[in-house]
Amino acid sequence: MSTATTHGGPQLPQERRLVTEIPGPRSRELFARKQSAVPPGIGTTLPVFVTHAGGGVIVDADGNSLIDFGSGIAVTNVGNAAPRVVERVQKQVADFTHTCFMVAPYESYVAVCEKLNELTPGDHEKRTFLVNSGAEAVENAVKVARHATGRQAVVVFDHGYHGRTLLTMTLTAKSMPYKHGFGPFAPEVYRVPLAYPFRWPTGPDNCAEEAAAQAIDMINKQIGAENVAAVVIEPIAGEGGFIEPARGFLPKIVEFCRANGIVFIADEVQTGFARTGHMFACEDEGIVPDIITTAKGIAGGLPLAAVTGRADLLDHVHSGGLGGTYGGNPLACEAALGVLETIEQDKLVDRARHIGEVMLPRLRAIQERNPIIGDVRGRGAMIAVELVVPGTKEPYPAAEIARRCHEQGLLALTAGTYGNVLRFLPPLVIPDHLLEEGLAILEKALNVE
Ligand code: PLZ
Repeated sequence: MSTATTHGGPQLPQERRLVTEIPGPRSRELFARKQSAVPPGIGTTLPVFVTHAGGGVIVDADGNSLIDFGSGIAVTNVGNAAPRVVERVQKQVADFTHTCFMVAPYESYVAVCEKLNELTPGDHEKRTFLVNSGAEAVENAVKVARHATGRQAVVVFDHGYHGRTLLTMTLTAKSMPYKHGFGPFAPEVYRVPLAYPFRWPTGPDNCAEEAAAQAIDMINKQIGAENVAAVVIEPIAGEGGFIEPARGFLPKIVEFCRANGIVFIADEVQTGFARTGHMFACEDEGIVPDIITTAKGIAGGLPLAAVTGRADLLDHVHSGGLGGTYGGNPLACEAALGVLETIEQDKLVDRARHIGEVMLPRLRAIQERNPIIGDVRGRGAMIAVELVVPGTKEPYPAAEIARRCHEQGLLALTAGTYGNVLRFLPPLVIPDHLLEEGLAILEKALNVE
């Protein structure tokens, strides 16, 4: 191990440092063990085994230090081993580790719920309850909406991703790898078009209006608005390729929901917690969801997720109708309180905006020079490029470019219904010089001819 410190966190040297090829010999050895102990269904984006991480870097078992443009899929927004998180979790683990909040409660759970009620969009009366994962939050939001409306149908969108459980994989749009072979799926789930500007058949200008009209028409004709319990949508489609719905689309869908007594559920699992340059992405168009689901960035990597929404909806469910053994585990709640303090005190919403201001112009300049980039998009520190075969809109595989980045010590993730999106989700605490270095590596990796 060539790191100077024995812990991760922001004190790790903020540098890219390659001392072996990627992956190195120690990682390759560990990967062989993984392959015989873990089924292939659990994939690997970058087969380096991590020993430390913090700030904008990940250090591997061979002593390489890689630039992190992934944040563990939008989770470590405050950075890995963030000091306020570490301090609170260390104290909590020594005090008590679990009682089950439904058996004997503790203050940190309530404090997290109070904070979420305050921070999420809208100043109406709200309630929050805690679960373990994004999928569990979405699934519970649907349970609440069905209970409160007495209706069954759920409407979701093209390119949507909501999880891997039976209900949430049904809500998810993409077959391979999420749904293929795992049917039959949950009933009463209907899919309508998303306003995807880059690929809208008549072009981006009328996209919001046309997509909303088509979606609403399908709901009215094929389901009947009076049968719809909830509409579930990501304010920016994450796994689907960082698709920002054309401006005006979301407000139209919200308006339709309000007029028809449909619960509007914003899935902010990937977009939440300062990621997009707002605390929540819905704020960008002034959307106030009836229910909002959060996870990932909420607790700096400890498993926690939340369902926050209108008090009248959440209070509708009978006592004992919601919950789970581990939901709102005390370690995860302390971590969440540390995350929220960090976002506020270190002004990470502003920091996310700054990251967007550094990345977007650089990426647009690369696009000018390299027609493999069909589209540059995103907000704050949730940025993507959509790759195409130059001169066409035919998808160009992003995995090949990601691999070239990995070899040079830049962890970049892919996404997209067509597998042709490179997405960038750096920790919000990444120093500017690593952002710049990462972008330079990316530019080279994109030169495929
Ligand atoms: N909703 C919007 O982005 C998780 C999935 C990684 P869990 N996205 C990363 C993978 O391949 O499994 C996600 C999301 C949105 C829900 C979820 C599900 O969150 O915490 O993974 O259950």
